[in-house]
Amino acid sequence: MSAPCLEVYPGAVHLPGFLSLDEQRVLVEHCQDIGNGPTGWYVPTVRGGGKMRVRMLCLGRHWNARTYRYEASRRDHDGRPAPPLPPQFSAVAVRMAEAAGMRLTPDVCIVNYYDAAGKMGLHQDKDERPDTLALGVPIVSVSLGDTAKFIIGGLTRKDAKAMVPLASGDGFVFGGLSRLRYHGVAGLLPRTAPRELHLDGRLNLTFRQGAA
Ligand code: MD6
Ligand code: FE
Repeated sequence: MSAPCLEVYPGAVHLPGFLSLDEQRVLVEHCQDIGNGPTGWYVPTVRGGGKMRVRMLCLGRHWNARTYRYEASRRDHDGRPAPPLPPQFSAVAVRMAEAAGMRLTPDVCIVNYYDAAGKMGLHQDKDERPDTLALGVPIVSVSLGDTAKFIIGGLTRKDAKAMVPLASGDGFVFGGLSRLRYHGVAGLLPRTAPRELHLDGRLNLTFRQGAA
């Protein structure tokens, strides 16, 4: 049995219910272990000086919220080296990309934790290497916990937008001609997480190639 695969726009593919509950639980527990450890969660402050409305954890490489560049250690936070990217995490992203007919070899995973008030403003992901952007190498996103109202627009900020609810266990593959579309998270649907996950809020993992 293969999970459904919905092409929202060319290169933007939603994979509802891709991960089993057991697979979700393993990812949630592993993220919480790292997040609660010595090189754990932090709230990034962005270039303009505002705080983001999520807690973040970068694995493999660190995304510096002040410079919008990738680096080996958390220079805008505590200077610690970014924790390694677990190969089991990358394997999930590779499977999702394949299901959407794409490929990536991730070198970074950005984990975001949203509490009930968590959101993410409209943005483009364009800090990865120019060759990977030009080739449309996808970003693969994994959602765990509460459902998010994921907003996708076009290549300019003002283009028309669609809302895709991203539920626990869903994949979203964002590549090809859609790699540089604006997108964001308008908020969560409270208490929609599977109870078995014991997760209050939402975790989102985005796997990227071209951070190294
Ligand atoms: C989120 N996701 O779902 C935020 N970026 O919480 C993203 O910003 C994102 O889902 C690039 C590709 C896929 C994504
Ligand atoms: Fe993004």
